[in-house]
Amino acid sequence: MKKKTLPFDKDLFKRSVLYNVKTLYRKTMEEATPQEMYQAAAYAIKDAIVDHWMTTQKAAAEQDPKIVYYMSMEFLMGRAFGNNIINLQAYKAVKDALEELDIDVNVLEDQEPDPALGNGGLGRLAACFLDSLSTLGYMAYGCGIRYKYGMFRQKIQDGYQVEVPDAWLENGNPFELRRNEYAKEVKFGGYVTMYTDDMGRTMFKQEGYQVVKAVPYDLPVIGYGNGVVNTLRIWDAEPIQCFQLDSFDKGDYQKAVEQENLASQLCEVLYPNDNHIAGKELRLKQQYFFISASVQTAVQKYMQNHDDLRKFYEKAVFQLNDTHPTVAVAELMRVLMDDYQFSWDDAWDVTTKTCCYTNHTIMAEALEKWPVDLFQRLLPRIYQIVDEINRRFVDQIMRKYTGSAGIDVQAKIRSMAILYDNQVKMAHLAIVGGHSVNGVAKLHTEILEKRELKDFYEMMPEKFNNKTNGITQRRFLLHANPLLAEWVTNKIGDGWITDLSQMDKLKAFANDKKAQNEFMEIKFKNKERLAKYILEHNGVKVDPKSIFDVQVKRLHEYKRQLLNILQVIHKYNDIKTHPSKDFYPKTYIFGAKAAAGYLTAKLTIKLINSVADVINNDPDIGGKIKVVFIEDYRVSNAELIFAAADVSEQISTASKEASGTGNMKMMLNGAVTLGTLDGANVEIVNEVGEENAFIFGLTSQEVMEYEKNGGYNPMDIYNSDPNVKKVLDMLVDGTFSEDKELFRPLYNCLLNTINSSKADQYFILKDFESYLEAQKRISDAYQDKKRWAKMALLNTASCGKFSSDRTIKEYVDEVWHLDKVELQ
Ligand code: NBY
Repeated sequence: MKKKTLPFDKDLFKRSVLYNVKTLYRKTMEEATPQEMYQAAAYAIKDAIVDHWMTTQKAAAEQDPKIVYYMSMEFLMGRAFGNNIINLQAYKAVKDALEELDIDVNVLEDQEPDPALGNGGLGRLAACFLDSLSTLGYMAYGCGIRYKYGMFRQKIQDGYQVEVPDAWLENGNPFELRRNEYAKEVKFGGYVTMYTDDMGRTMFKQEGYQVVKAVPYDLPVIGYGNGVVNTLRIWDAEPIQCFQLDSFDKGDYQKAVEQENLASQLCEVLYPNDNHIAGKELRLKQQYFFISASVQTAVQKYMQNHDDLRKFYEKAVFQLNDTHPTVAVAELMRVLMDDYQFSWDDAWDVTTKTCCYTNHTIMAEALEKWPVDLFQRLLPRIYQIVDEINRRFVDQIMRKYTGSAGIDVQAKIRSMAILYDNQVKMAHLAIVGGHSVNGVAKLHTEILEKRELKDFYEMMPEKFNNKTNGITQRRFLLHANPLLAEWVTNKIGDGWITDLSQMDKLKAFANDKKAQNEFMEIKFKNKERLAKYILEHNGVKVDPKSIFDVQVKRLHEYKRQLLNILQVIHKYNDIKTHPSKDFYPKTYIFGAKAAAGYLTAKLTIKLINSVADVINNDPDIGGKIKVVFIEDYRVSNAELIFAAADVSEQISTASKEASGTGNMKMMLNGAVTLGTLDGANVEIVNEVGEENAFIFGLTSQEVMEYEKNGGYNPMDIYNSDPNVKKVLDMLVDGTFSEDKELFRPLYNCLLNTINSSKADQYFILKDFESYLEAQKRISDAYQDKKRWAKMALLNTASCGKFSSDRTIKEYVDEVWHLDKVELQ
């Protein structure tokens, strides 16, 4: 599509801000609070967006391109204001206009709460994908849930994580539109009856159900500089009718109250687990709620301008973001058969050609399984359909394998059936009910094919494909790091904003001393910016000249924050015992939320904070190392953190991290990866070269080999490596807590003396020495200023592959086959 600069009327914007302050709050600018000014400015921006939004939708209605419905329980959008004006190419105009009104654009941006409708990588990926879809000019709907409370806000009290509700909608959301006219009904419970229709066909109907009204709220997703505006449609639940007491008999009254309760609970809160299933009934209700509403919408939209629903898949594709939206398979079958009288075979043909599934994890505890009785009680008609899908699939397995030499048909059924052991296996439903299954990095897809989903891969290899994740450079460089963005543009032009592969041109400057100095000078300024944030938020003074070594991501045992903090403890010991040895100062920066019920993760947070307390206040250390735990890690402070990172810690146990995307965001901003050969790290090292990254630890092959053989015995390492012994003993000798037993559970995770096969499941001690050695290589490399500058610069220069624009292009070319919409 042609790139065009959008006209942005600065004077109109200014007048609109003043007008909004007056009409929204009955105030003048002098009287308005910063929050009120933010709202006024955001509404003024929305005015500008709406014109583009309408133009896009009109063009789409005329051109009738195929649409992708990206179905996801999570969209971790982050703040919209700054990103919207960047993508409107109006950042400077807005900044200037606000200045003329005596308002600082940064202060204004800080008034916006982070819409945190996601946990971590999976939710943020969905947000990056929407940004890329609009920027590339494809028609897309994000389909999700409008949680009243998003990801909890994290407070650190006495070193412990405390969860505080995130009332992000408290002041309203100026960018959203409530679309009551598109409301849908969603039915739960009851029972299924059979009847014969006029044409003598056997039909099914759900009766005696509870019903809630699904009301969509639309949020604009603006493409960069092309005028395309797509829609993130998130659903809220409302009771279906205001009941009047006198018109209800006792049963109706009960039901009305129940329906109202259901509606008020449904969208109350996001489950704060990542890579772990809570298995709660309400969660399944949430899933069916937003899926039913979204599927009904997609079918109705299609039927507005087409008459043959058997060709639905030519105009619509459903991408299921992990298994959470997988009931879409059965819901589409239901709508086609029950509402449009399709035969089973016709409905199945359309459904499998419409649905695609992305897998984001191989962690066993993250595989979604629902108890049959719960599933059946909540979704009786959907269960019937799943049962029939399963029956036919098991039949297919038997037909394929019965009589094949050396194949145990029962074992195949055990490993692939959708219904087994009284459970509904959502991943199996997603694989069978769609035509594409993808992993999110090369290694991850390989592990799916060779191990986790081996039987499926053997039976239907054509469905499997890889789509290595990516990130949007618009948010994570252009917005997050304006200094570096400007520098890059000065060097190679601004083409990188929509074509990140152009970063390659920066390689010409890798040995250029002036460029190196400029690059590191910018990094230094970003470190100062973060140091200021840390001082304001943590009360800790950190030295921007020290190495900023950063690990920010969800807290999970497999991500091994514990390995990192144990290494810090070792370093602390080392400095204490060799006070005159030369140490290059380092600041270890952590940021992580733990799922509210995940005790080991929460205790790890406490340990990091306790270690920080001891080290930061030890006069012997004299500031050589500092440890900082940044409270409430989220998209908005991530932007500051990535820009300031020297070292990007990506140290998951090899084979466990499906891809990672923080690794890409830090690479983009010129941080050097310290990591295992896991997830997308493998591809990062491939792009930047081994000499420009610090790799350590077991390979995924080695880890899987150990796992096959029942693990290893960490006691051997404890007994033979005095460094390890000392560090572990300090967890339980009172160094970091008056209560010596406080950290015992962490100690026991590493050295389970009762059951050694359960000890150190994430190979922390096994990788410890190799990790220390990699840390040492980093300190040495950093002291060679030229070498480091070259490495850092080459990381930015080599990140072209990791744009979500590239990922989306691959989905479009290989899976979705969308057409671009052309704006006049
Ligand atoms: O998805 C992450 C992966 O861990 C990471 O490696 C990958 O880069 C990223 C994008 O593909 N997975 C993730 O973030 N998962 C979740 O947040 C999540 C949330 C909820 C549930 C499961 C996983 N759940 O079942 O409730």
